[in-house]
Amino acid sequence: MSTILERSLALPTVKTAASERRMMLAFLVWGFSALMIGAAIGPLQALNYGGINAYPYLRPLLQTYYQGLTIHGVLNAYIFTFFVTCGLLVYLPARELGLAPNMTLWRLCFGMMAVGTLMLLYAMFDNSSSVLWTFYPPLKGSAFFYLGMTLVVFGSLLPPPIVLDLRARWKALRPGELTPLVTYMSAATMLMWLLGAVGAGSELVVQLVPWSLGLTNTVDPMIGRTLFWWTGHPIVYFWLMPAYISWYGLLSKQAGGKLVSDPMARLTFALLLVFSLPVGSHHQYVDPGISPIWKGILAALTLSVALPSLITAFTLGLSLEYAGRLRGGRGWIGWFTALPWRSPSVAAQVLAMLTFIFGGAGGIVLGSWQLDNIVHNTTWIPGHFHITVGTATAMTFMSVAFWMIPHLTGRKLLSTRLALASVWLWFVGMSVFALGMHWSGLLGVPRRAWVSQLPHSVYERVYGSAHLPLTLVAIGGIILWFATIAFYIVFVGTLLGRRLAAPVPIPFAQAFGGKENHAIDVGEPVDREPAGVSAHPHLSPLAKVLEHLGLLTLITAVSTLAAYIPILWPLVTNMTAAHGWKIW
Ligand code: HAS
Ligand code: CU
Repeated sequence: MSTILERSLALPTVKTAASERRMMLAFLVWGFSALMIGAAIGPLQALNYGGINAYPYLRPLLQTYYQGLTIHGVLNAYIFTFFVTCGLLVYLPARELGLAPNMTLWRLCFGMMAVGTLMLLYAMFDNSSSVLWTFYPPLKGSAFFYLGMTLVVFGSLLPPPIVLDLRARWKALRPGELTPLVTYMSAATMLMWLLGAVGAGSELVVQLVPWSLGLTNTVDPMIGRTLFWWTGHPIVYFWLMPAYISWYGLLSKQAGGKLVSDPMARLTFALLLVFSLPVGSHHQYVDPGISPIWKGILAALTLSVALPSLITAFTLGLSLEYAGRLRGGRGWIGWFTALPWRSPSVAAQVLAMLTFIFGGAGGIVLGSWQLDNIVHNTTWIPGHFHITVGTATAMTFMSVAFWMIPHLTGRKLLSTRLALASVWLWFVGMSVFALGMHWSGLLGVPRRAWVSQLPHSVYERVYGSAHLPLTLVAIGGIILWFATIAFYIVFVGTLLGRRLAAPVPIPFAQAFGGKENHAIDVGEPVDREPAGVSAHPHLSPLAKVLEHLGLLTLITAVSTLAAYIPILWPLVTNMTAAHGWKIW
């Protein structure tokens, strides 16, 4: 390989590596700052279900439960996840490949999403836009809300070209070789998101922004909801796939073992790319205007989207078992207890995985159309998503922060014990909360309802039969407050903490039969860590087939259109016109 060619393809020097680290830190700090505000509000909602109405004491900061819920959902579900993901899924591939990312695009991504965040914060805190995280029309917020959301969505579409460009440059230098695994998974995630964002992106640009600016008078709610859920399902995978990248790409190494199958990881990501898109309307099983035939087809498709996660459960379960046995674990359970539980990063991820078994099982229940009808719009649904995005994703991102802040800043983790306490408290708090939410949902308690505002006797009469589960909800919320405090003491304390003697490397895992390192080496003194996972290119026909990400994206685009044209056509040919509502 010619060194001149390698040099000409923009390789990182010590200086560029330092600016990449600074950028990554900016994404991490912005994302986790959003979570800090969002998570601080969460327990108020839990107390609401426990019959305690804290909102009157919070004026003028928060006027209503719905305002708090909107801030909570928007900051946690969009701002926290988008910032961490748009940082991580550029930084990890760049380090894995040893190539510099396109910094201009990456900075633009940060800038657009940061301005969008500020606009959203303004619109939400001035109580003009309590439209909840789904911003369903005809609920109508201020133009700042929709413009801010548009900037966040379009900003998040810049990492896909950055990752594809990194991959293309690496492939030009290593012709015929398979994309290293972490880069492969990042590229698949970003391609999925590129197609996924088309729905909400067009809802914002075509419907909501012009409407909120007064350029149009009315809006079609059903088209809005359908476009929203075009994105709303892929978005849950935009939350989950980065966590899977950490589980597949880092955790086996952190746990002391190896990833047992690189091709299964690729298969998972390829299937998630293809299956995530066409199923969005499973969030609309009870919506009118969508034919029951389509609802039946959607139920079948939704069960397919669980398949890659089942593959993940077995592949990662075996990888963890391998690590546990290498560490001396024996018997049925011994390998599990032998895992390095003293590492906050490992503990956070394994606890996240355990919780996700229940979150995923709940998802399969919801995917079944008839069963969904029993719990739709009840507290069961937030119960489900707090043990998916609220635990699997959030705890995995916390686990990343535990090694990444020391890696980026050269500072020591403030306290391993407090970090461990924060993840155990999060795990216990979310489990208790989710148990209460699922249970009260089965008893018919509605989601998104300011139940604590009712006179106490009415609250008791209506929700008295759900007293025990609703108390669990409130207790879970309070435990989560302690978890959040512990986590942020560690987070901020580490940012300001003592300097480390030796740099902390990125814990890239290795797969069986994999290579040690994929990074392009030009003899520059860069701070790259030898690492990376990939099957030997000639050993896995499956991995070779899956290398055609362009073809997989095309298949996804065609199947998405095949699913959405029949759903949208009757809506577009029978338009309804609704005026905006402001009911808060
Ligand atoms: Fe969901 C509603 C169906 C996964 C998030 N979902 C929501 C909402 C959110 C959300 C936010 O079909 C509510 C939106 C709103 O506000 O209205 N969901 C599914 C299905 C899956 C699923 C089929 N959801 C997720 C994930 C989310 C998420 C992931 C976020 C990150 N969901 C639905 C449906 C609705 C819905 C309906 C609409 C409901 C309604 O009525 O409104 C599947 O993808 C799940 C597959 C997952 C698995 C689990 C695999 C387990 C793993 C861990 C392994 C553990 C190990 C440890 C290895 C099959 C990978 C080993 C150790 C040992 C000791 C064993
Ligand atoms: Cu979904």
